[in-house]
Amino acid sequence: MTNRLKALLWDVDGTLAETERDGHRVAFNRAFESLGLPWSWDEARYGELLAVAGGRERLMHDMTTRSDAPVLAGEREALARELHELKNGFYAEIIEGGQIALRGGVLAVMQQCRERGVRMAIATTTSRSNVDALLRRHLGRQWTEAFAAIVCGEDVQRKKPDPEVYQRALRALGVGPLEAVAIEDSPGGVAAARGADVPVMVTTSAYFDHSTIEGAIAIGPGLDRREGWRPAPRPAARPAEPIGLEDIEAWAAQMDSVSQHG
Ligand code: XBP
Ligand code: MG
Repeated sequence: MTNRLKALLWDVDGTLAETERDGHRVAFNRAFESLGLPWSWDEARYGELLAVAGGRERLMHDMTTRSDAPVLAGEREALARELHELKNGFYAEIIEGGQIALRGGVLAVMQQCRERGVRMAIATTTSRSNVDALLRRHLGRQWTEAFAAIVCGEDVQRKKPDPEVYQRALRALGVGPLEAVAIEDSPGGVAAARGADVPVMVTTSAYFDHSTIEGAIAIGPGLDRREGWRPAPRPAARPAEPIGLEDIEAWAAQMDSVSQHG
């Protein structure tokens, strides 16, 4: 049994928005093109590469599989850094163009958090500039005011699945792990939250729909629908009611262990 919910910790990519396939992937390909590299990641290859957390780390990993990548480690690192910076610029352009929406139900849960004094944090592997682009576009220029802690890729020594991002977020919020719930979409994100003892619920995303996920308190298709969740949420007070804080609190109190096998 957890204490009353004091904080909700949001993952970004895949959880707040489906940013990977039509956002980061497309931006990486534009970065390759802008440097005249004959590289391109199709949807399937990018899905494989998502096993590596962090865009720059993903690039470094992909280069180990290419015969046309620089041979010297220092040159590889410099190229990955340059490409990653270019990618983040193209990503911001895509977001500013309005091509990536927030996932359904996200804004409603954020609004409930504000109304009920449940503090929110961002706990992500993504670069701060990418979070800024996404949330500025969807929450407005003052978006940071909605979050009591914002922990991004640059703020940690070790990215997810390491629990560091969640440990830092808890410390910044001043709450214990059982006073919080994390919302994630990927096996790595779930592992990171669990490693910090934070109960974690999963809204499955395009790339991780069929992945193996273990030890969540709930798994479902999205916050905007009650069908398809395990455990089932409490009976809805009105038809078509989305998932809300009461459901999240109930799952946290139940502390079930739900898995999905890929
Ligand atoms: C997200 C990621 C990130 C993004 C790109 O993981 O792995 O690498 O793909 O971000 P999570 P950067 O949703 O678990 O936080 O290019 O800024 O690293
Ligand atoms: Mg994610």
